[in-house]
Amino acid sequence: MRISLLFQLIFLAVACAGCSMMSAPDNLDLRLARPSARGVYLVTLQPPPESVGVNRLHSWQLRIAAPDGSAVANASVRFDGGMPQHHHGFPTSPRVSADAGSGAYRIDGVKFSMGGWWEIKLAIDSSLGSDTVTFNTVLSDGGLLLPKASLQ
Ligand SMILES: [Cu+2]
Repeated sequence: MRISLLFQLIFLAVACAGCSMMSAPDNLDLRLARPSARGVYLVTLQPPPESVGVNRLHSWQLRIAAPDGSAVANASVRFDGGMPQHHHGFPTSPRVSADAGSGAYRIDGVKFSMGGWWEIKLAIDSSLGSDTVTFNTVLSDGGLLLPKASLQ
């Protein structure tokens, strides 16, 4: 009995250490330009020019195009996401607004409450159809990890 309790305590200690120190998977696809899930859109996400830290508000730029590269204006975009390893969302509710007619959008109110792997999920709606796209973002001590070949 005592031994099994001891093992449970050890297991709990190890599990907790694991959750606080869990690092992002090595093989995450960090591309900032990608097709949406069903291929309706080509979406390009551009991080803020300033360095991104924990608990600071920032704005991201977004471009939405059709598969042929032509700009998609007047899409409505819903922001969602969070940390898949921790099962929590963003601490704020970022809003996406369109630059009239250009296919350029702006995401305001983005904030990371901690370092690690964050998913940015966008649900896009326009006359072309509804689709979703997910970007992987990793915030480390030195800022955002960016893909090696940026904006391919
Ligand atoms: Cu977290």
